[in-house]
Amino acid sequence: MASWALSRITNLQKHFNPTNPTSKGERMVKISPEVSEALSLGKAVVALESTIISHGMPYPQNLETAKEVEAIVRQNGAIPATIAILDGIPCVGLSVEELERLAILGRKARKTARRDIAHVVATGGNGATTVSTTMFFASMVGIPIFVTGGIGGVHRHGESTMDISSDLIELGRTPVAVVSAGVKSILDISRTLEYLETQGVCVAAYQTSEFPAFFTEKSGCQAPCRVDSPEDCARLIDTNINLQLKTGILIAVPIPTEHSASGNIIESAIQRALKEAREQNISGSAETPFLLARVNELTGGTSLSSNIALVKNNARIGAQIAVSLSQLQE
Ligand code: PSU
Ligand code: MN
Repeated sequence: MASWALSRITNLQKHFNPTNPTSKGERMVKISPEVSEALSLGKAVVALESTIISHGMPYPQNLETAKEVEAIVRQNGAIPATIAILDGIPCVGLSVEELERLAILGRKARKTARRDIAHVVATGGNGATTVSTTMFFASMVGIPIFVTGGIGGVHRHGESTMDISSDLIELGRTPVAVVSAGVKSILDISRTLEYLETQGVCVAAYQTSEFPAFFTEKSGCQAPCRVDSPEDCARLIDTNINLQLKTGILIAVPIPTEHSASGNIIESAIQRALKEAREQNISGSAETPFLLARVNELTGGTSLSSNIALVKNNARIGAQIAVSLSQLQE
């Protein structure tokens, strides 16, 4: 094999060989046989997070959605790797029983951002991984693409509370491409984009020039870059890897048009939920789950069905990107 081709693979896999992990950290991670085989063969793999299952949606819709999202990834030619910490073991690729366990645990699973990883593992706990933690483990095992619904960001009034999601810092230091529907308007979208710029993160909107706001296609903020196909995304990711920029990429896919109509109803529910969160002094890592659940109650489930629809759409596009990337790297 030509040396340039070898270095490409080395860059992507980050020296990780699932059948022969070298570092102590790599040996602490359990990779499912299916994901392990796919990684060894250079097949397309898509990482999926688990906080969306435990804290982002109620049971049983969380379990149904998690299974459907995995099925969509498969239908589009990639292998899903849902990531979670079970009994203190970071797992990459969950069995149906493990997915069920996590969905039933719900909020009893610890919402695990990067700062919590060592404690959850050291104490043998059950951790649902947020975007930052899922990126950390995806990168460790050499999965370059990760699909979710929405990422964390700079909270409103973040300039005084300093509540800035560790997802943004992780995007600044971990070379994984995250496919999401942008950032929710429960957050300060323009400051989130400013912060991502500071962190050196490439932000690309998919088939649009405007950065999407999760429940709505538009946020009023221009996206720094635009991509129009899975191939465009794959070239972007491949270039990011080859240049060893070592930063993540955020690919923002707008919610499908047929589900965005409810955006305005959802927006007014968000305003009310934000007011309630301030009145009840809810802050820190409890804020996002509170707002999501309250918005869902206030919209009579409309926000949940929009959320499910956009995650499935992201799964389809993310899997197509993963397939295109694996072809590029053959
Ligand atoms: N946004 C959503 N749904 C979610 C989350 C964010 O629309 O489930 C979860 C993700 O796991 C994300 C985390 O990484 O919340 C961010 O939490 P915080 O704002 O506490 O950093
Ligand atoms: Mn926070």
